[in-house]
Amino acid sequence: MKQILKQFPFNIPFLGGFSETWFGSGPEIAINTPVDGRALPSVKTITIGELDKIFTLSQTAFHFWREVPAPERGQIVREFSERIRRYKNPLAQIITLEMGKPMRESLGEVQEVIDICDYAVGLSRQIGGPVLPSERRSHRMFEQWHPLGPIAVITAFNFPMAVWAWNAAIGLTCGNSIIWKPSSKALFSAIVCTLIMEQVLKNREFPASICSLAIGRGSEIGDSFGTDQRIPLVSYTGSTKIGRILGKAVQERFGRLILELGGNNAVIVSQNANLEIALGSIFFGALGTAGQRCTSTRRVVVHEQIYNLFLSRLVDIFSKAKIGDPFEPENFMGPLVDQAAASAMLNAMEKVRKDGGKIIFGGELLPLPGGCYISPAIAEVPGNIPIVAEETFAPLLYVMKYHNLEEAINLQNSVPQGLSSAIITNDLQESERFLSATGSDCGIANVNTGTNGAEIGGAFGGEKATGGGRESGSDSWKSYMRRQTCTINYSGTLELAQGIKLDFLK
Ligand code: UN1
Repeated sequence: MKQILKQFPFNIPFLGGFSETWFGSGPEIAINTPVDGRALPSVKTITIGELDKIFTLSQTAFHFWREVPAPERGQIVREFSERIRRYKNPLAQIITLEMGKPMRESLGEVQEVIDICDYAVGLSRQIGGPVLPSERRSHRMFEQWHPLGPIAVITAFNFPMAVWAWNAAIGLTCGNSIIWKPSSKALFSAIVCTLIMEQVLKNREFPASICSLAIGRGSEIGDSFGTDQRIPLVSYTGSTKIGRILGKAVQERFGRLILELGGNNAVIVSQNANLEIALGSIFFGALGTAGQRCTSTRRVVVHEQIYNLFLSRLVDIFSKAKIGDPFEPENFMGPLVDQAAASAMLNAMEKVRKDGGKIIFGGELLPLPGGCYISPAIAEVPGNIPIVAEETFAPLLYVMKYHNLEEAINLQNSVPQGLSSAIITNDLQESERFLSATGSDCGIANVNTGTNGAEIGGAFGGEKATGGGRESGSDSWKSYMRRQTCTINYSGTLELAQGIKLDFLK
């Protein structure tokens, strides 16, 4: 890790806190890389008292930042992304080292950071609202958007840079300050991105607390994010279980929420499918990031006519996936994030067997250093058996059969989560039905491309137990601002709406 960090133009004095700005006198978090189990430098956490100070500093920084014109805020995001471009490779190395995804995907993640920054820079000159027709003469009615305040961004280990960047690039452009609580499993990604942003801000003599970092275990500092009135918006990416608790706390104080919780994403493979497209997208969907994306393909619903052929080809391509050191380009899949993740997959496979399913491929713990490498598994299941309704964050793919499209859509929709979905078909009627109001109930619905690997230009998020939040592109920026409806009367007299008269005052 120290070798990688040497490539950046700053020092990180690890033990004893890493920057005067971010305090850190709480207990240390020890981290081991899943690549080979080696210990990485441990990082000091913040205490509740230090978190309180971060909230106050972030609020002061917000009061400064909201007055900086949006296009100038966009320039800060641009300068940040220029540095991210420059350090693309070492940034990707950090991601791979701390959470184990292969370098090709880590580079893709850093690209996603760059892409969202580009988007945000464009947005910085476009934030606007409509002018609406007033029912009163010589009145003008319009909408405008104002910054919200300090925004808490709580991210997961699986996209340790990109998900923060979705929130931070847009949130900053919209005039908010950001407080980032990263996953304790991926701290260096957060430290390095924050330090790069800190440099950009300091170069312009802007307060570093416009973009703060709060390192600590959720169980220790998490409550404050839910309950503190100073935080008008909490954006949380993680489990449905924690999202439910956090959501209640934030709602209790009428704070705003963006929740990106679990997914349980299915691909429907029709008898009219191009099988090469189906196999390729399911392969990447299930094995990419070792099945640890919210968007990972977890279920395949296959038409009975092509079921046997499809399954044998699926097993064939799964067996071709090389697993091992994620720094080696020939390996398609690296380790899971930790041993607990590997155990969770083994437990889920046990439940598959108990629930009447059959593991037909893989699912073996591999004798590689660190103990986090497991071969991807395929399970044949008779529909959505109980374990299938749960999100197991691992490369465990359930395959089930369908008879007609209605049944397939029903299988696809009848799980608690509603993030991403796809149909592979060349039949227009099938794809249109899938995209219609009676089709997929997910936030993302694709035709002839898989469930994962969404572009930043679209709104990202899902329904039901996925939490309903939207991040990234399209008009998701509106979640980071407060809308104001304004009416200006330039008539010189008072005219009330809805025809109400005050003639008796004359
Ligand atoms: C996540 O897993 O939380 O669509 C984010 C994708 C990526 C983002 C995933 N662009 O797979």
